[in-house]
Amino acid sequence: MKMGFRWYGEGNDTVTLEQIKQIPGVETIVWALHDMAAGDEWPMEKILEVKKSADKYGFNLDVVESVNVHEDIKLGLPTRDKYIENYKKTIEKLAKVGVKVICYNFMPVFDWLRTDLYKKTEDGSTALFYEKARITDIDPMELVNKIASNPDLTMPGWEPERLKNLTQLFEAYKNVTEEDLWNNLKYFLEQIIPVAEINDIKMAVHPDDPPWSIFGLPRIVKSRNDLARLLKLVDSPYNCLTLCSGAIGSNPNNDVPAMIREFGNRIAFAHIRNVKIYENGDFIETSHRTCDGSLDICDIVKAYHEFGFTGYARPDHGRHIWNEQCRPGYGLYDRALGIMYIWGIWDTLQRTK
Ligand code: DNO
Repeated sequence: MKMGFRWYGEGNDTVTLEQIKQIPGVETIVWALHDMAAGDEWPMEKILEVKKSADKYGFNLDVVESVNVHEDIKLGLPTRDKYIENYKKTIEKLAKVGVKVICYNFMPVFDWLRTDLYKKTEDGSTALFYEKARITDIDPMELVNKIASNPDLTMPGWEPERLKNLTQLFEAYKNVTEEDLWNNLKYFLEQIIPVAEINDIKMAVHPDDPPWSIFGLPRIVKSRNDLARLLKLVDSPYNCLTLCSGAIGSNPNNDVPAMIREFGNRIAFAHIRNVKIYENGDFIETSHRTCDGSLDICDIVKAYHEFGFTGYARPDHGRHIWNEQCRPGYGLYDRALGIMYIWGIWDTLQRTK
């Protein structure tokens, strides 16, 4: 298992590469050009700037999260072809700096969704929280304004410019069914995967977060059966998964360790985090420790260890602890603690092999 750490780039993150360097075992910076709009071709100069920063600290750039998919591709509009061409060109450029995995998602309109970014917890820390009932009675625009009210530290996928056409986007998705979305994903993958193969880059889809439909929008990467169907859409070792334990695991019917055991060789990127799920369907992000949440992180790491996972992993969202001011979920401290918990399990398993 190769350990990565998500970093938003020079001047765009409260966490520095110097700090990340001191977390044991991190080799890979999980990065992106966060100022590129979905559908744009990434300029080589900007890619090389990130490489220069990473080189200074001896990190590799093997994992990109995310090259976002333009809505026209998800909607299946005729204009999708030009955005798919841009995506291919971006893949070719990323190969030049050694990228091995591209994480992306196929969620209409929104990326991940929470109702509260700083929910106070019992120990005084704050964490990302999802309150199921609020989603049914909140206007999506109100939620977007609330999330975007912190302009310096926005959540990835919630960039204000991306969501400024919200009303039109909702209108465009009105008649798009889940089957339409599957067809549009297939169309995309059929064109992208051959380019990914030639460039030795694995395309790793991130599951829907949370793994159910929100605001009536279709969502198709929510369960074991969806993952199985997705991998067959284009049956190539380059059509892979980002298995995000906290995203897919926030539905208690989803058995994350079983998914790892079943799809192991097609998981290119592991996001490891814990969530505590309440009976009413709400959930809060907790420390990585198994007993703090509803997911068995020990068994999740064990499932990766069993088949000798050689892909990339990263700790996922952390709580905000020790008064850290950071991007929601992306502070230094709790994610670093998460890494040490993951390594603790992994190293113990290595010994008892
Ligand atoms: C949230 C992330 C997601 C993820 C995208 C992948 O923290 O896990 O925003 O990066 O869904 O495209």
